[in-house]
Amino acid sequence: MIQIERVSKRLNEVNRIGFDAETGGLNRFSFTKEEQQAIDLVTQYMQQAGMSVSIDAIGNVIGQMGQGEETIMLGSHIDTVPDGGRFDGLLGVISAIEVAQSLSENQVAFNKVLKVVAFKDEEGTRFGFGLIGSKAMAGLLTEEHLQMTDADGVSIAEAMQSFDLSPARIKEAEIQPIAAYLELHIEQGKVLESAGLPVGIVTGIAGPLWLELTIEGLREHAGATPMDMRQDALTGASEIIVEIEKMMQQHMPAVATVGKLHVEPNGVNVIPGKVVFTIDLRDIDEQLIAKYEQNILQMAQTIADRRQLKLTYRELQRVKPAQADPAIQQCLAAQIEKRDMPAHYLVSGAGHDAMFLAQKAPMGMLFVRSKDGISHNPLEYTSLEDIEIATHILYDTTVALLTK
Ligand code: HGY
Ligand code: MN
Ligand code: MN
Repeated sequence: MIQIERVSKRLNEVNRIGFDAETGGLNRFSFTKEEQQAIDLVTQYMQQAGMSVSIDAIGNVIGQMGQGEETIMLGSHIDTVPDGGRFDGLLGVISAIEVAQSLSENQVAFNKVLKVVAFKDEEGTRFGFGLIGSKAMAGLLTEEHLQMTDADGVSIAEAMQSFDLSPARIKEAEIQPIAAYLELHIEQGKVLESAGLPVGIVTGIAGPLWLELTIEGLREHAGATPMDMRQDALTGASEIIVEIEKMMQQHMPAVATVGKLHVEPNGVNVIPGKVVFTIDLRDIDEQLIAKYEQNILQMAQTIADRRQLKLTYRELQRVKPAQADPAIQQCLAAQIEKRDMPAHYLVSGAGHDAMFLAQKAPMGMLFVRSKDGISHNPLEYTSLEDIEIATHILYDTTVALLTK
């Protein structure tokens, strides 16, 4: 019913864009020429699938086919983390287009609208917070968000304008509630591999809270300043960062990660005067996230006070955890069990566009196995055999949703 060779060919074609031969990683960031090249290819594929294609006010790429009162939406993203993998996001878009094209080729009749979306900037690599396209579709992106800037000081608003998108019109990207949203994504963890299963059903998605902490001390001479007379921003930040790890090891399965750190002036013989670093804090329970956030900030303030350092912080993003719709979970389970496989349920630690679409539709996610659970890494891998199984299940579930 689906053509796995076509899926493989399209994955390889798009993954030639932004490919770094040195690292083996992919670099496709929002509002760049690499992303535009990928958008051009995805647009072609959607058209080949028999879809009409439009770009909404924030830059989401939307393929559409069928008529009717209700809309079923499939989607994911085509942007990457720095030196990212070949499957994160892109697999969900290519497999969704394959479902649409197979429905056309198999002449499946349905009286609903089917949409396939490649969401803008899910990863947040360039501007410091992500899920921009799905946030806009949920009606939660504001013009204030568009003032966030990249490392070169370019704001989202300016980047939009360079791609003929008007920041003043982002509210037009909001959609009315739809009948269902379904996303296929690599698991990015080790659960399915440990269970020896190719696919799993997502029950809920942990919500990421991203904070940026700034520690300011006193920039001084590395040679002339005694060890007991320093206000060293980097050793202060380091103590806080190690303490975050210790604290959150007591609260698993919650997770906290310091992924970005900037030191000023970053000189061998200068005591760092300023350090800026990010915290990515996640749990499936919103109250627990707020509690851990308070605990971390209190600890950081205590350490900063003791070291005569100044602590300031800002929130980069706070996304509600999302629950998957039970009926869609059941529908996925039926298609999986039809293939004599057990329905395996799991929570997603990774964030997805589905979190925001859950505010506009009953949401479902299908995970496909990640080799060694590796992701956000050039070594990210999912076998074509698993992709074929997952795409068939996505197809069957979509048919069930379109024809019920
Ligand atoms: O950060 C995430 O969980 C996703 O990869 N954007
Ligand atoms: Mn990702
Ligand atoms: Mn992703």
